[in-house]
Amino acid sequence: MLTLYDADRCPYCARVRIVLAEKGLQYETVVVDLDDRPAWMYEKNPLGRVPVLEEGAFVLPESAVIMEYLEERHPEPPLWPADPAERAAGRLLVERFDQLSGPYYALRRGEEAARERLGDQLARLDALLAGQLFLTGRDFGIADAAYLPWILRAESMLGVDLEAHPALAEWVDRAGERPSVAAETALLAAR
Ligand SMILES: N[C@@H](CCC(=O)N[C@@H](CS)C(=O)NCC(=O)O)C(=O)O
Repeated sequence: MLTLYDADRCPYCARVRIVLAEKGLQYETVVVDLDDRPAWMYEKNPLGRVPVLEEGAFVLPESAVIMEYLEERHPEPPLWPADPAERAAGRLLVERFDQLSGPYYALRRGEEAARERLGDQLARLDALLAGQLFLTGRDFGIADAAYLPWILRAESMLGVDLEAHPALAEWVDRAGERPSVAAETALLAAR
């Protein structure tokens, strides 16, 4: 059985929840209180961070690595395109995720100046999505799962309006039709 050390509010955990749901995998959840982290969390991950995935004796932190592990361990349905170049383009987005998370977390810390930098990053994603349905390519996949949690939170928690980015807004709607993403929207709405 798979176990996910999880926190509702954590967007990195949301990445993994989305992939688990897309793969239709059953798992147990251990909710970790991020404001009062249990000491044993450091045994699961020396950095003390969630998410951590556990499968028997195998313990794996880091959301991007967990998503890749789930994809390799449970290849159906595939969440990377078959074409190596398309797959590499998706992986490049995940690799360069800091370009979005940098201004996102700066804005969360109250640095209003970061709003423009975040807008620039949203515009970059918007331009990409004007030419393809999903960040992963033609189909929903890991790059989408990697970015959506922050875009959803930017809208609901940071007052970011996606109106200026129509292709991005359409992507959010398109992805939101999937149960995996709708569950995340519902979690945010319940907060
Ligand atoms: N690089 C990690 C980041 C995970 C992360 O920052 N998780 C946050 C919650 S959203 C956390 O556990 N924070 C506690 C801490 O940093 O001490 C990943 O991708 O899984």
